[in-house]
Amino acid sequence: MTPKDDKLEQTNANTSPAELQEEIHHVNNPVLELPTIEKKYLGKVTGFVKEGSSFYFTDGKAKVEIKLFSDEIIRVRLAPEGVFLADFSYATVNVSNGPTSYTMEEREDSYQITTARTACIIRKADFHISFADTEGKVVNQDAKAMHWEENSDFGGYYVYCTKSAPQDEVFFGLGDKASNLNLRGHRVKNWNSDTYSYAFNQDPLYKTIPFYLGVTEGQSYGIFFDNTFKTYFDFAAEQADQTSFWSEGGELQYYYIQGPQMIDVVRRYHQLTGTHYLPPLWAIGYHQCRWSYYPEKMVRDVTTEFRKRQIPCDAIYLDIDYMDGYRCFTWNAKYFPDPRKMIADLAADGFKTVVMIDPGIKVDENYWVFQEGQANNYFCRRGDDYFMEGFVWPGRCQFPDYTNPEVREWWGGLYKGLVEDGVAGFWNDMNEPAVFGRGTFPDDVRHHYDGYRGSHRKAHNIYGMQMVRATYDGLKKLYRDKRPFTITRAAYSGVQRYSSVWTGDNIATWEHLRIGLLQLQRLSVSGLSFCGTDIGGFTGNPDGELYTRWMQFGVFSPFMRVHSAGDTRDREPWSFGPEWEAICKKFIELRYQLLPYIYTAFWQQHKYGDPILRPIAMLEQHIPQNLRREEEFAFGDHIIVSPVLNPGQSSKTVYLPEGDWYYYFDDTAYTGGQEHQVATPLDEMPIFVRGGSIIPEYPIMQYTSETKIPVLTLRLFYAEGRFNSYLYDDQGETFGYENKEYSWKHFIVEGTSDSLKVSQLAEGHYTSYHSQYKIYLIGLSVEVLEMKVDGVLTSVEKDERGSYIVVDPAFKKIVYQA
Ligand code: MIG
Repeated sequence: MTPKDDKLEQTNANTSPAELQEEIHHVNNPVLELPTIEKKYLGKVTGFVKEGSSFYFTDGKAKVEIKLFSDEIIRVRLAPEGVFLADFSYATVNVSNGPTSYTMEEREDSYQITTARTACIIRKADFHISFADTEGKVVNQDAKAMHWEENSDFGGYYVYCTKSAPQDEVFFGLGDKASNLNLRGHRVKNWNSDTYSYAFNQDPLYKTIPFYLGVTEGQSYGIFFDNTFKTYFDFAAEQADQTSFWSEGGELQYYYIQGPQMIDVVRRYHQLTGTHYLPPLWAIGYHQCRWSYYPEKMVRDVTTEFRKRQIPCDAIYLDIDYMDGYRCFTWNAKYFPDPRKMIADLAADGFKTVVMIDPGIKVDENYWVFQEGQANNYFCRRGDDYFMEGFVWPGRCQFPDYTNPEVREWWGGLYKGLVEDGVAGFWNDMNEPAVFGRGTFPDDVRHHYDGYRGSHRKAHNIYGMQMVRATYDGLKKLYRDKRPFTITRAAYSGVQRYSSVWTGDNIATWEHLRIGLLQLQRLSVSGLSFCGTDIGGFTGNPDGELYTRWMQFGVFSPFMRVHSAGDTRDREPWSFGPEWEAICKKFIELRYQLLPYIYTAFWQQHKYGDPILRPIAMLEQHIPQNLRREEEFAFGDHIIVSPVLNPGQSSKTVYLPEGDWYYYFDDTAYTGGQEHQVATPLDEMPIFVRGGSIIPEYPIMQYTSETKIPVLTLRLFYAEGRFNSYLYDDQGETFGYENKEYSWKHFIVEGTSDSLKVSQLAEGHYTSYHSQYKIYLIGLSVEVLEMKVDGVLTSVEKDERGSYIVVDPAFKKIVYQA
């Protein structure tokens, strides 16, 4: 628990929910009664110059850059005095291929730049910028010219952008905000904060993702405000018809991303900021964590218990207590006398070991990490050159400046010993950065910022991201070709290139289960697909029912880990008694059965930027009510789930998108495009599979690499129409996939009232181990009279799960005929 000293600089953890409510729901502020803040606005456009696919418009003094990144991505930058800041970003990867083609037209009242997909219009009279589709339908427009405030407390600018917010518009995105999915009516701030036991609507939290999606009249677009200073977003809160975003420094620089579908926007946001590499297969299994498992005997006892009880598990975590006096990269010899042996034994039993590393380095002249950091000048300093010091777990600490490339290189190398000990994954915590008492670093701390020096005001929000970047890059070298596994608490846009994330210190309450559901959907549409909550809640104690319902949601959390604070009761799947244990086991097993489906979703995320969790809004944004649905969501391409969020709940209303659906547990057919009342017995939850899809399944295993799978089960769900399903496979732990060492199967399912056809296309150089597909036919109402596999008649068999056929995985076409 973080000691707090209210007299020192604030941490937002101290804001009471009542104050927050006031901050958030503070509408119709009588602006005229407030003292006037002197703001400058862009004036009339006086001309422009063009350089490549960038245009520089001016009002005589200020300049605005409009840069065409692609047909759908356009960047806008403002230079109040006509001088742009260096074009440097930690968030973006170099993606400016330019548009395929474009035109520039000067009209009487405006300039219009049109790519193959997007039009950007700059109005001459007032410099308002708007974006339209190629049919001329305006999707997003300025309500005020871009503006700024000079002579602020540091000599730079506060920069502002204000857009119109039509009445029907809803807003998504912004990372980990613990609020309703639609952010309309909210005012939020980005300033990475250690927010132990946060409340609903508390803001800011741990992450800064200054990216949102708007949906109006069925069309979606995105805005990515790439600015690492403290940023604010007001979604029609103060002013019912305007959305603003602003920053306490840096440049007004944003990317407009054209839709029209939300998923297009998210994919394009990923083009801009990168995707998560494919995680090692074990990392998408079940993880068991605790603050803290120590000494060694306890770790062994817990892992042995998993195997004894036959509850699948792939990873066991060591929180801070494994270290010697909380010194990073050391072992506590009393608790862990022979870590190498322990880790090897765990590995032999199918457990990967993941350990925590914090940024605070203990001030200790006899500690090698401190010595090296000191000798090489790697620690952050204050404005007067004294070291930035603060208290964290190890006591008095100094902190590496991860914004210095040389420091990152050094930091990455520090993992060598732990990697040699066999540690398979690393968990970076406290990297907001969190400092006991004062919350975080003071503003005057200096950062290298990759040569674009700045104070902590500029570097604060990317500190954690650069830490885990250093971790990931170092591990990538140390593990050679093996994919590292990393997890971080603090983040900035683009962090997904280096790490998975979790939502920090939540609470063991039903309300927090719901908050987690909102946060994971939001993170997923904000580019952070590999995300999870502390299943069961970090602080406080869940009862068996809450723990179990959370575990059920956990199966559909891309990152599935149970974790809890040090002062809580036991949290293993068997800790709540046999009744709950049996259900938890069943659901963890379900996670393992679904692994090939989940792995495929991770591949689609990596390769195409498809979010793994998709709110209903993303599936059917043309239906206004769906923009406000929050409980049901899609997990990958074909599964809709709706976690149970209340104690004693025996049924719940679930909306299913248009199409045909099947209840996962008994294959009952449901019609979509409407709500259904679904029973929710404790050992089930609403899980539906879309008709027309193929769900691949593994047999239940105790850990991901336990056995080779000779027969892969495919569950084929009948529907009329034409549908696509995919199946990704590879060897599970190397970067071979970068050279096409994978197997990518594309199934096309075509159903009519009396026939079903499945064709298969294959790509990649990897041959999957399984030599047979066992295909179950679900939902065929007609009796199959004839079935041909690549033209050859084949027989249908039956077992307790239904009718199935066994085929060679190389088949090209299967036809069932009534
Ligand atoms: O000050 O390492 O969010 O997951 O167990 C608390 C101890 C530090 C906060 C993390 C939590 C972790 C805990 N850490």
